[in-house]
Amino acid sequence: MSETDLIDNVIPCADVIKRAARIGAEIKNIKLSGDLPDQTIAALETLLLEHKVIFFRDQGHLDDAEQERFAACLGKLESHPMLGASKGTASILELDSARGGGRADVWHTDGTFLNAYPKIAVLRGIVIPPFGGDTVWANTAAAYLDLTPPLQRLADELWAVHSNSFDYAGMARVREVDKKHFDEVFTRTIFETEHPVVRVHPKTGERTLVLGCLVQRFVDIPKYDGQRLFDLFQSHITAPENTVRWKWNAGDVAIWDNRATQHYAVNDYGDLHRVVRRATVAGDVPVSVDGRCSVTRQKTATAPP
Ligand SMILES: O=C(O)CCC(=O)C(=O)O
Ligand SMILES: [Fe+2]
Repeated sequence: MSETDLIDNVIPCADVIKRAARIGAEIKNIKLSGDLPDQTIAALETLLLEHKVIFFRDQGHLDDAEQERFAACLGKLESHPMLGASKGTASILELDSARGGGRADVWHTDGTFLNAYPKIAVLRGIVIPPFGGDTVWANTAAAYLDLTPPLQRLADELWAVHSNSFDYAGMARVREVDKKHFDEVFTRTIFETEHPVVRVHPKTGERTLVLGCLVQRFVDIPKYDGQRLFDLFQSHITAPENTVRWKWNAGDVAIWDNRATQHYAVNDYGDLHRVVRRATVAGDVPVSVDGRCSVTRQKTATAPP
């Protein structure tokens, strides 16, 4: 039986609605829970690998515990190294627009300051403003394929240093509350990790670009040249045609393959309230096209404020 038949027996084709050509599909008629049969989980994993981000409407029955029970079917849960987890949960990270660090309005792959950064995230809409607050995902495998062979070869050879201590204050729209959170919480411990710019996806074998806002510099490339290389590769990732945009309702769930995507939470709802909660599944250490693994070079514990 082919993989397509296997999925079709569990999740009919008609229930999988593509939301953009290159990335993103909505899956209908599934009630997510920790009790889904193994074959449904396997079908969802296959759909995730194909579409990179999958969306589910009307999951208002989930609470934090059930969100985590479901996410645990996809792998081992882990909490954020600096931000921890909500009380009573293993991994739930709440992003509340009213609080510091609550607006992820930068292009990023989660946690790339670590070598084994998360592989999957399960995000649930809790409070959604009447307008704005969409999230956009980009396909980093398709972006690699957009490069011509000489640029692919260049990317294959490059390595970049990612750190949680990036130039946050230099970003757009930084509020005082975000800056304080960044200085006092997000960079309480500073990690520096060298990743290949191209990793081989452990499940699909695809080559994906590993970049985003946590990149500080490229290894053995001067800062000036590095900025131009970053802009070149990153622009292929975030090209609108390479993305999908989700308009949230409360109770929606989005699941993304963090090894093959970047995302951006659009900060266009002013002072309105927006809350989402994320369960995070642990990942493995990236491997370059020539078989070398990412490495964390520095981990500095800074004094508590
Ligand atoms: O607020 C969002 O839509 C996305 C937040 C985010 O970056 C994350 O949950 O990893
Ligand atoms: Fe994120």
